[in-house]
Amino acid sequence: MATSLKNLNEYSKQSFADISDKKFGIVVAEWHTDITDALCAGAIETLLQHGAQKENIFRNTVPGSFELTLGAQFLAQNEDIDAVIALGVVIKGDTKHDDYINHAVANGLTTVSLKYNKPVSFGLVTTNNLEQALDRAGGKHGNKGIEAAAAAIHMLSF
Ligand code: RBF
Repeated sequence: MATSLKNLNEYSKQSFADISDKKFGIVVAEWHTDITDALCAGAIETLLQHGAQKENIFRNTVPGSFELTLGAQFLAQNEDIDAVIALGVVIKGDTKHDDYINHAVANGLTTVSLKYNKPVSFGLVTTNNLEQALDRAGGKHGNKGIEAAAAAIHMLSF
């Protein structure tokens, strides 16, 4: 995928299935909203570009990235939702909070995905500083929201 080519957002679209009738749940963390809004915009634009219907995209917010797991579970347990996309930004600080949150979210989203047998994309940007986060939300390293949406579509095509 994109990252292996060191060229973010250039993913293969060849194997993507028709998603015109698929429903997507997006859960967005409200910390660093300027960045998470950009991730969400990238994700929605990607879904639309690939044929998803606007009315089939459901965006919900959670207070912070730690809550992404439960937000994803609320969406995944809904039988109408085909795939979930979780978006957040965790920036390193003076303490190890980032480690705890990042691991919890990675494990949590994996659990939700396997429990409900649905794609749950990990769109959590985990960086050392704000600049690195901006670089990954529409900056020089692309937009991780686009990649998260592409991953969800790819997995629906599995
Ligand atoms: N949430 C984020 O989405 N990004 C962060 O960078 C972030 N930093 C946090 C730092 C600390 C020290 C704490 C306690 C929480 C932070 N949170 C962050 C919020 C966290 O994900 C969660 O919403 C709250 O801890 C409430 O459960």
